[in-house]
Amino acid sequence: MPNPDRPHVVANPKPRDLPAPSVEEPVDPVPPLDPPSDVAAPELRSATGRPVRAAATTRAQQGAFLTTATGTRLRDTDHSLKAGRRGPVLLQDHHLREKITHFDHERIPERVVHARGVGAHGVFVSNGAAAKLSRAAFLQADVETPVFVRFSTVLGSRGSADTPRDTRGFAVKFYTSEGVFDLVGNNIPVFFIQDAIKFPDIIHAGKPEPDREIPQAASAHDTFWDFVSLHTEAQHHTIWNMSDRALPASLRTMEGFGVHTFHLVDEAGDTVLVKFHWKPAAGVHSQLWEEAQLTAGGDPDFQRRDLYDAIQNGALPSWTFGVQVFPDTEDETFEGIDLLDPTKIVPEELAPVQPIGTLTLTANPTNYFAETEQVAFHPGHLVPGIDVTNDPLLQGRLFSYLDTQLTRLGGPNFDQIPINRPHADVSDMLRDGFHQHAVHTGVAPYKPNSLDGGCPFHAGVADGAFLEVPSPVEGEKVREHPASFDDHFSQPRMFFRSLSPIEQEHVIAAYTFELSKVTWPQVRERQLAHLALIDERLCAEVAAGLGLPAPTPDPDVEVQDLAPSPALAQIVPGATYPVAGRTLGVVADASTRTADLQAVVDAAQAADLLVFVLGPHAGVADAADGTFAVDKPLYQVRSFELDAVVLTTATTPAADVPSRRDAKVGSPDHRDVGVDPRTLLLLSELFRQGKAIGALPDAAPALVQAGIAEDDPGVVVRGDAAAVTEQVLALVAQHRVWERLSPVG
Ligand code: HDE
Repeated sequence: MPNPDRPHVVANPKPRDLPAPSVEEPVDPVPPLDPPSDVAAPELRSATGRPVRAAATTRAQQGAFLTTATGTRLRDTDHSLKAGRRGPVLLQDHHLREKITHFDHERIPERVVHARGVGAHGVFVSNGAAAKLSRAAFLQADVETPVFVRFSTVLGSRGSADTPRDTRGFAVKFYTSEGVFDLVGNNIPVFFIQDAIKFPDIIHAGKPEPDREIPQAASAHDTFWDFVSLHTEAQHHTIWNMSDRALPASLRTMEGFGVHTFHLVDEAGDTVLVKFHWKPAAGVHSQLWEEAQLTAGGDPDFQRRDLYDAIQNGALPSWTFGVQVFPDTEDETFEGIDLLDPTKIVPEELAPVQPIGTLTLTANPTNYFAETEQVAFHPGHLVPGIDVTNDPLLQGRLFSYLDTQLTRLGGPNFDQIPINRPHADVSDMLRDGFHQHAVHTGVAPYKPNSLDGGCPFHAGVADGAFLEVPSPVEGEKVREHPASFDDHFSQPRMFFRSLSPIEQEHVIAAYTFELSKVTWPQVRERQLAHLALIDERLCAEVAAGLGLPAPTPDPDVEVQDLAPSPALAQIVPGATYPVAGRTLGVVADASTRTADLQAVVDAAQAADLLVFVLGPHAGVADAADGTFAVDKPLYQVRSFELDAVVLTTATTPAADVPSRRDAKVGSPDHRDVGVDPRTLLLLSELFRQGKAIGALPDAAPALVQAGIAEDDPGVVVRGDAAAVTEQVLALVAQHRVWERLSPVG
């Protein structure tokens, strides 16, 4: 316990938004908790848009006493009704049967793809720049629109790790005044296939193999590489997946893309073609492969937790929403790039991303199942002013997302689930069906009618009716694609050659690792032949890692040398990014002076970092002259949780320490004989991961014991606590100390 007469340092007072429980089970009934007002479910409405009950009654738990599902109060929920204390259970026990029956049916099918996800509420504020291009009400200047965002991995099951090498979903539901608009995008701007009819094929190939159901949430296996090496239009998405983009450091630090080209339509009905982009305020950052592997074991929920903690602690993640704009020409191409081909990007150097608003995530969900699991996105949820194009991938999606909810959410009324409910009036004339919640009034759910006064009426354009873009359509029915879809290698080459040298090394390592997991030599060789077309060095290095000869490029395949696009590189020399929301670990123990610890915490928190004090045990630990609250004990914390570390401990100079083996964890005086081995492990991992390391002068010998020299790049040992922290923060702003990682120059 902290002593009120001595200093006590607390860094991290707000881990979760829950009232503190008492030690004993409470005995007096109290009214149940309300959800926080900013995340309360929208009002329950009838299908005619009128509220049917007071908002407060949409709360799941309404009273102080436990009841059956039909409201009868219960005296006991711990014992079945039995014939005598030792007798058999009676069929008469309705509470038992109701409780078990409901439990038996708690699970719904997970999403067939994107099963693993995490959501958050937020707000989108338009800056009005798109108002001249689109009549959508939510894109007019300064309009604020509530949103719900769900991020996901693609291949893993609902319980899989957050950090596999995989594409991430980035789905945004805008609850606009004109109805729901869903932008169901990914963090990679291209897709594996050009036609929706191939979706079951790529997903069957990527999911765990059907005989053994392994590997979980990974592409490093035979069937994935068999498919992508045969189906060469997948090569562009595949090289993105082998890049750092597939290992986001945090959901807060990834870009999002609408992938397809969409139409924007203005008041006059004039159209442009656009591609949507989300640019994170925190910068685009990734984990290293070693970090991702450690994370999957150490904290498979890492990204879910990271998002929750950031929002909870006020480090609100935000993204700029932007569009690349193209003239809506008859051939639907721009600078020779077919805008209907979802395996192609348009480099930002050719069409800059123009900001049209800002998305900020402001609140965590109240209930995972009700919100994140039941949210149903659909690319066909459009509002006036935004329309689809003939991209054959998008066209197929327009069918799939409605269809899949029928199984997943159990029927056609999923739009009535609170998280899916529009904030605009609904008069849809859809009736009945499983889980119908609306109490529809009137007798005439058909049009035309006179019995309900002709209601509801058709809207005209002036009333905000949605009008499809009247693009002319003609042609013979064919199962073919345009010739412009045939170039599968020029953009993968452009992507690879646009990356920084470190990122290129990561791509080489990723292909080598993944293909080494492929058991069929034929599949490896087939993929190597494609790498030869993408880039000779890439192919040669992967081939060397696999112990195979590098093939020569197939002379019959024409690959263009497109100009590199610097915007595709994540690692830009000298670039700095906001540090708000990044994490700092501060190692403290009984040798720490509380003033030093407080100074480090204050300096980091002033820059809006999330600070975790790392101590020898949980709870309150002793400092040299007081106490401090431990956020993460050293036996629990791992390097992947931290962007940087500062040591505030005093250690015996290395020369005086007889042997590392003497530093036994848990021995009462282990700190007197050297550095806690867990600190040494943490330091060596953080060092390998290129993270900033700071040490107050008394702690510097610990670095030596960890094999780190004081003048190694990204190591700070000069100055007092505040000065060391400031220098560490400057390094965090670069994301990593790249000099330590760079294998080339
Ligand atoms: Fe999806 N996709 N998808 N997809 N997708 C689903 O819908 C589908 C595609 C994306 O957090 C499913 O409600 C087809 C591209 C995200 O709830 C399903 C095709 C892009 C999410 C479905 C694609 C995406 C999904 C499964 C090929 C990026 C998660 C559950 C034409 C632009 C949404 C569900 C969430 C989910 C079908 C391709 C993004 C089965 C047929 C391209 C982010 O309907």
